[in-house]
Amino acid sequence: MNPEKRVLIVSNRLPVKISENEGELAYQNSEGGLATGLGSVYKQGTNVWIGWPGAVIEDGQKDQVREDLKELRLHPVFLTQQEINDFYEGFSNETLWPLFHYFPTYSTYNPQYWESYKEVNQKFADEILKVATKDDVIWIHDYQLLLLPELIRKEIPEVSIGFFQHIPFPSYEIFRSLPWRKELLQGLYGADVIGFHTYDDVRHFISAASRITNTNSIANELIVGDRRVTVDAFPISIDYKKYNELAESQQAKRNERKLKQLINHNKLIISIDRLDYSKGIIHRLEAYQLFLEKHPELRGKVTLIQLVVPSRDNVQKYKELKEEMNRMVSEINGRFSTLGWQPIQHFYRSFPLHLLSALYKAADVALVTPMRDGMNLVSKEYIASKLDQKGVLILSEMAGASRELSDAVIVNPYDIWDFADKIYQALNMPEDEQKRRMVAMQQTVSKFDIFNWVKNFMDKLTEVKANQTALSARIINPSIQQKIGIRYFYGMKRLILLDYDGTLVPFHKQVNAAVPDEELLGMLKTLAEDPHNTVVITSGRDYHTLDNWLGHLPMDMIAEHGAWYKDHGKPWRSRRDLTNDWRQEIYHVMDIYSRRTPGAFIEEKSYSLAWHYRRVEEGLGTLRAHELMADIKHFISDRGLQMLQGDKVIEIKSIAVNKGKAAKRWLERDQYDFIIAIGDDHTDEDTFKAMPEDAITIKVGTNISAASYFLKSYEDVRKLLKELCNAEEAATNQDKDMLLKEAS
Ligand code: GDG
Repeated sequence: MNPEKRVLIVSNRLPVKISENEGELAYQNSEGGLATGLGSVYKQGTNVWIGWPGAVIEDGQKDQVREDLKELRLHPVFLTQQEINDFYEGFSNETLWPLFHYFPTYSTYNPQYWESYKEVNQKFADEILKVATKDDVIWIHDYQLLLLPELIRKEIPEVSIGFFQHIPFPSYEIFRSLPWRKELLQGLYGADVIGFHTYDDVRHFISAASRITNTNSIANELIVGDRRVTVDAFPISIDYKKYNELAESQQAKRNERKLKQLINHNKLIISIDRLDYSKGIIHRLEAYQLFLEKHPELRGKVTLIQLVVPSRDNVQKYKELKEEMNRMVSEINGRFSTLGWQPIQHFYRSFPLHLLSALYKAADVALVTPMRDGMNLVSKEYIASKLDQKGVLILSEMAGASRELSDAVIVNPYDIWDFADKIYQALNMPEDEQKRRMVAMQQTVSKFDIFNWVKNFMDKLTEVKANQTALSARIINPSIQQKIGIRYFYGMKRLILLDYDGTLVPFHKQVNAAVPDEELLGMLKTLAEDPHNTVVITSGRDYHTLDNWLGHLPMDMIAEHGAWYKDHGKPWRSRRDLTNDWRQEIYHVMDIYSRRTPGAFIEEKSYSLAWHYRRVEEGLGTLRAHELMADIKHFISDRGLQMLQGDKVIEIKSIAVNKGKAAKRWLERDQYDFIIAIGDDHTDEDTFKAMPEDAITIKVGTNISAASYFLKSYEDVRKLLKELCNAEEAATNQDKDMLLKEAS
């Protein structure tokens, strides 16, 4: 991270709790994992943390709170009680939270909540805009603020924005049911980097983006207009050293001894979570009950300490969960307890950190078995606290942490029968196996700790911004466009090479719908009729179509990437060295794929075959294309053929044919003092590479390219061509010598 950059951290809650005692405000540090991790960032330099201070503040006290927090480098966003009800408890916790944790039937869809969500996101944006400048880095956290990146991007287009979501991103099938799905995605597109805990979340997000907003992606980059948005996995972690040292402390050691005495030196199982249906409390109790049923010999020898931290208890679902949990705990205790033993010690409150540490240290087994969890830090804290490396972690495969902690005993929390067996297995695991697994997990968690997480995210943001800056320097702006116009004006012998689809006209679902319109024909005519110009259309299309659409203009043409070519006024000619003996076999394979894939079709050209899937269901087309490529890869390699992957098309043609080789025919037969080549496809890269150094090469789009410049769309290409058509007029209106000097 560039040390001079200021970082503005934004999260729903500030890392402090405000309380009021007899009119006096008190500020208490919050000990959450995020506060610890980001503490290392926000306390540096002039960094600031922006968020809600966690209490409704009276108007008369706001200035005071603002002042007090300023000293702590915190900037408050004040919320009213109504906003807390509708935005926080409503939309965030009753709509998004259940849906994103795969409890769609628990989700409430209420337009009033949605309105409040929008308003509060705007409120956050307004506060940020009071302090942010274009040189800051803004790092936004979590699902309460999904609209915020775009709200800021609109106002400060150049600023660096990172977004991290701490809870899962659900599969498209779940996310699609949300009435406001599109707005939420578009809100996030304002970020430069969007981070999740796991690759699955990344995959789900990219899939939702492509299906809901038609946003294309290349690997893990979304193409949003002329911007690239990187979506990546950054698994969060803990301050490993802190938990390790806590476990080492005398206080933790004393507490551990006391704890063991209290449970009569029984085997200790622990579970620690916030009261939440996503945490799998009920299934865990069922599995524990089943375990006690199946193993009467262990009754009296095992104790489960269940710590549940109160949370959201004015939301109906949480009230119901609490009742169900209490009922089950009493049922199990009532059923199995003896005079000297109780199978569950249940605590519904928060413990101080040193007690938590003692619990981690003392536990033979930790049950971390959520039904769904973004990451889950308790699992990592347990590992960091195990100084003697004894103890077993039973971890749900539904927790993000399971992707990293593969040495845990992994369970499916819905499979309570297997779960019960795994509890038994864990309690009986030989010590050397416990240690082997624990050492491996400690190595992972100590290396990939919270500081590493912050660094990885910030480094990515810096890298993405640097790439964007480099790219934007190559995008043709009005001044570069004017200079190209002037160079054109002074050219006496000009060569203009233009790709067709995606460069001069937009893409169409129907291949043959891309007919040139009047505006385009007019421009091409003007350029081609200029006696100083040679205009060449360099297309992958078949020559019949090109001839039909453009044959009446005084231009040269290259068809099928160079298999055919034509000088104006002369007939079409083909490369004599090309053969078609491979055709039947490839056609046969492509045909099999077309029959299996509704919407796919084969385009036959004289020296190539193209398999198109632009009308195929999203995702299925890519899957089939990969299968097809794998099938024909071996066939083409020893036949002098090549496979080209275009935009939703795979084309097979001779290796000897490409647009660059075709363009050389024009380069070699004349000397030009102005050359321009424009194209959007990767087949145009051959043209760019074949051009002399002083040629102007322009890529349409933002993909990596050998071209010297970029234009965003075919519309911008037309604007540039218009500039060339009018170059004469523009130059006569200005001082030509001055312009020439500028252009050089
Ligand atoms: C969200 C995502 C993701 C618990 N009881 C006590 C106590 N805790 C602390 C733990 C731990 C934290 O609370 C819980 O962290 P989790 O990761 O389990 O869950 P969420 O807070 O719901 O967090 C989650 C996380 O964001 C980070 O991205 O992992 O998936 O849902 O640190 O130690 N702390 C104290 N007393 C307690 O009684 N002091």
